[in-house]
Amino acid sequence: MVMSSTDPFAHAHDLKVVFTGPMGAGKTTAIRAISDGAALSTDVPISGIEAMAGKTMTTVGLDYGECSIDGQWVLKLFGTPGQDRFRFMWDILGTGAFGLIVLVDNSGPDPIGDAERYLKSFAQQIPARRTVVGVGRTETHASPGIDDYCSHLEALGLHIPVLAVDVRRDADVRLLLSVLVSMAEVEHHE
Ligand SMILES: Nc1nc2c(ncn2[C@@H]2O[C@H](COP(=O)(O)OP(=O)(O)O)[C@@H](O)[C@H]2O)c(=O)[nH]1
Ligand SMILES: [Mg+2]
Repeated sequence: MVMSSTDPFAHAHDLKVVFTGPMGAGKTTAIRAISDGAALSTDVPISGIEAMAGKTMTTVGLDYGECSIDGQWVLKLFGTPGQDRFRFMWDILGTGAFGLIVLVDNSGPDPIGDAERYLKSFAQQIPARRTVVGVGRTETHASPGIDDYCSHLEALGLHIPVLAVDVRRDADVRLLLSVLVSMAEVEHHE
């Protein structure tokens, strides 16, 4: 085992995890569902074009929450703001991050393209081997299937777990985080 400044476990027990994905994918919902204490978010009412999608609130700054997992890790959860004008925050949020969860909405026009885009946005800071994709709304929108995501990502050389989730359920969010932590544990012990 080699400890280095890039070792994700070097600063045990706090691990920073970034949730990203398009507006409405469920970042705020996921962080609220899983957080042990009160989660913090900076949602404000929205107007104009965004409101036409039926969404009434959006995150202007970030989401923050914490949860512990497997009794040994404290995960610090950061949700990225959706709107492009807050993109500068992505670099800040990605710095020093241990892992990435990309959430997409399967009812959207191009959810696989969304997954690819967000993965690429963070690829410099958070490697694919510490990334998990969560696909929401599969209960009403079965297509594209999880296999379609996997084959698309494989074709890009990205071996990333893709899970169907409903982030309103804390068990589903916990599963995403467990998979993420166990991937890194495997890496750590190799
Ligand atoms: N029916 C259904 N609704 C979902 C699912 N996942 C998320 N939602 C809803 O989608 C919305 C996501 O909004 P929000 O968390 O603010 O998204 P954000 O913009 O990524 O922060 C919430 O109203 C959730 O209840 C899902 O799998 N099925
Ligand atoms: Mg939000």
